Amino acid sequence: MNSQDYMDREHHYGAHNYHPLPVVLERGEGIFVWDVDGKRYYDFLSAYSAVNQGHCHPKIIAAMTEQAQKLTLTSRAFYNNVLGEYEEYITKTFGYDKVLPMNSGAEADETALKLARRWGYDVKGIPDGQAKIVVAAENFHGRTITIISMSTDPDSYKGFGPYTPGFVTIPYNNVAALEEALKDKNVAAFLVEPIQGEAGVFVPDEGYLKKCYDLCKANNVLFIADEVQTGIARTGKMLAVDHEGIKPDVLILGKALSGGIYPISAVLADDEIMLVIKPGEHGSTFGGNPMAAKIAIAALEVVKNEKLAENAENMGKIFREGIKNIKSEMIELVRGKGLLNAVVIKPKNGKEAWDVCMQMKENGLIAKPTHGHIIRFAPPLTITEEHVKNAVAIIEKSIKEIEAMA
Ligand code: IF1
Repeated sequence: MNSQDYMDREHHYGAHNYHPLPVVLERGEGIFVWDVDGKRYYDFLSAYSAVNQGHCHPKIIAAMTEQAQKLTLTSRAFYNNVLGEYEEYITKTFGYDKVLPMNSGAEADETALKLARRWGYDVKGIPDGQAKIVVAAENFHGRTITIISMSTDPDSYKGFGPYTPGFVTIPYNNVAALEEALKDKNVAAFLVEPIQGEAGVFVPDEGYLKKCYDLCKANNVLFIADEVQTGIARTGKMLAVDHEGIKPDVLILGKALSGGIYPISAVLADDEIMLVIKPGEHGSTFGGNPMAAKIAIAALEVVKNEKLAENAENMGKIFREGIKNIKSEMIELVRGKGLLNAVVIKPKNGKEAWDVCMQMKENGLIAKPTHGHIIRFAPPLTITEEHVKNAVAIIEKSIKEIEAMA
């Protein structure tokens, strides 16, 4: 079979809920992936920031392999010998009393929404059924009906109504808008991405998160950080909120919490919040399973031992500097933090971000546009300076080639 055969088979038997770049990957190792023809690519998407530790990291694979031969799933109907070890490890890593383990990022966001509402009723004293949660326009928190009910992106919500009520949308990166929204005493929480990934890697003004956090504290409102994409060292700190020295009341993690090996997500909070959910009031078949527990410990150990946050900070600076030095009218700007970056492409004679991505693919680097003209560049955090420079050279070559065609 050749690449087209693989693509045709997926098209025939699979739902058409994605429009992938036409490349068929077969193997991944570190920052590289190989297609079915044996061609090597720099992976500059990292599965949307789930493969921060690099593809198939041997220490995480070893942890999975070992546990997989002992006990993979007990359900939470019973205890097991691994979950507590993981719960202690992750709560001490991030400084919270407790963790509620889930699987996907969306499930973790949904869990955080339930925690916030129940805390609003049981602790803050909001009248039952009246709790509101403030969210930012252009957010992305997942694909469930309740989560898209918070979305301002028609591609996420259109045609999926009726929508879950109880959400108030304010502009991102606008403190005054939050101050106004918090005048409503029925607000239980503010849910926000420290950097808006899917919106196009929007980095808010310095101090925005701290001011929002302080406003939430002053109004007895929970500050909930969705670090599913920005967390686990991606932005140059273990958490993106660490750049502003704030500790969210509720922290949402996912993606690279497993190093891209297994769906693992988590919600962390202190007892006053976490214990509002009582036995039998929330759960998941696979949430906190022994495999996930061992994989997540290994994935976090890799981040710490290999100093991936520091590397992300340093390599991100080199990447953005390299892009800024490319002389091209198609490059409008580059923005980001650590190794979560995006380049805004100015279309030229009908050539746009997608065409740049197709040309980069030809030249051995895969990345994908987010919205329209924005290309996200997010390699595994293990990347070295030499490879960053090689990647920038591929990006430059590709853009020059596209310009020549335009
Ligand atoms: C897709 C991007 C989209 C997330 C944040 C929660 C979730 C995500 C901040 C949900 C998931 C993924 C979903 C995937 C593409 C990717 C994505 F922003 F990362 F690029 F869509 F916007 N919070 N993001 O980014 O986590 O349930 O997927 O594990 O849906 O196409 P999930």
